[in-house]
Amino acid sequence: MEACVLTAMAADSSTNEHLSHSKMFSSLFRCARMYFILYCTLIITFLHIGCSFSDDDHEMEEFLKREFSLSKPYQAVGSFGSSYWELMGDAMVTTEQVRLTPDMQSRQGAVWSRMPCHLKDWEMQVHFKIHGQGKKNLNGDGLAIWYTKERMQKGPVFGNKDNFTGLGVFVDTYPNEEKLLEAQKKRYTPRTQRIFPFVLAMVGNGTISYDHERDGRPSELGGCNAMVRNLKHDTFLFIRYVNHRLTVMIDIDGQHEWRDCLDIPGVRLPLGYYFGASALTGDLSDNHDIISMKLYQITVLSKKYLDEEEVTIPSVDNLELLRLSENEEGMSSIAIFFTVLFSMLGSIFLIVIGLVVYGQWRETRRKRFY
Ligand SMILES: *[C@@H]1O[C@H](CO)[C@@H](O)[C@H](O)[C@H]1NC(C)=O
Ligand SMILES: *[C@@H]1O[C@H](CO)[C@@H](O)[C@H](O)[C@H]1NC(C)=O
Ligand SMILES: [Ca+2]
Repeated sequence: MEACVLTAMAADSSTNEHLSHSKMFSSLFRCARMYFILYCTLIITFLHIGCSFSDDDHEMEEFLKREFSLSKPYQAVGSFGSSYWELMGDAMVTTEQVRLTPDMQSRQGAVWSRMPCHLKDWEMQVHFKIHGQGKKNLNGDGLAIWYTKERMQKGPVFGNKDNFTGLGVFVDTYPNEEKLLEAQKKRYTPRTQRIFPFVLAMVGNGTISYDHERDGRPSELGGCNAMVRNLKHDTFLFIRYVNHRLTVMIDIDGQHEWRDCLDIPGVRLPLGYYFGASALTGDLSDNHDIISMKLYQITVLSKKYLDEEEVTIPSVDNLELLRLSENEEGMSSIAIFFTVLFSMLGSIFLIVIGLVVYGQWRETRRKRFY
């Protein structure tokens, strides 16, 4: 930058007439280019730092834990035998899937692990399928994946009890709030409107109610849209909980690539909760199928746990801040990146214009002295 200023000054102070305008422009151009390169270097450095952080995260080992996994053939699932999983409500096992609900009105079903899970860090990969006769937005209501203190309790939250204790990740296929507003001839601003189906995560502590009429908006930790209905290819949901960081990703485009959905640090979940999946239909319906749930134990090789306090009540650090930043800006990191980029480019442009104008002003003033 100093070199740049010097160039500009040199261009300026060489008062002799040898310096033509074109030369001046080229030096200014060089200057702008230098700013740009400097800026790019800065960005690359930042990206690099980001990468080495996530590299740390990737120094992990995964082990499939059969006792917490559900996959074909679903041997003895739901029977009183030795199975690790138990069925509830309208859920049914076939050779191809565990169908939580059929495409019929007012059904609810669930499948729950029988054993509490005492793993500290884990990753759940859910292969699921939501399909039915209903046209878009004439289907419902969705399914949920659970890690909760309670198990096998029917209720309104995608077939599970309300005021649950633990983590719920929902694939909500019906936009209750949007439909209600539509009926009242009101609308969300495009910024806050959500596109359904919508994947949403919530942490409950036993006293927080899921607001079904508002699709869980008041208690959401974050989420993303996910066009998952009636697809030919396989659809997956990925929930990772490592070092108190909750990451949800989806693979729904048939590309075998995980897409980020949400990523939140400071999520505190107690040990010894149960995994489960549930689904609910109301006036509108869908088949909600679980093809597999695979739980991997994660061993972080470069462990850097800050605190080892035992968690007894689920909670999320800085929840107010999280909400605030979500509501106030609603900006993705990409949007922020481009905003910064364009404001930098904008200021470079202004500097260049300023220098040109200043140069011309000097020139005319000088001419006046002749
Ligand atoms: C549960 O969370 C709510 C909202 O964050 C909070 O007001 C309440 O005190 C919490 N309850 C317990 C038992 O921690
Ligand atoms: C859930 O908690 C809220 C507030 O604590 C309470 O008003 C409501 O009755 C509870 N619902 C159930 C089903 O326990
Ligand atoms: Ca809904």
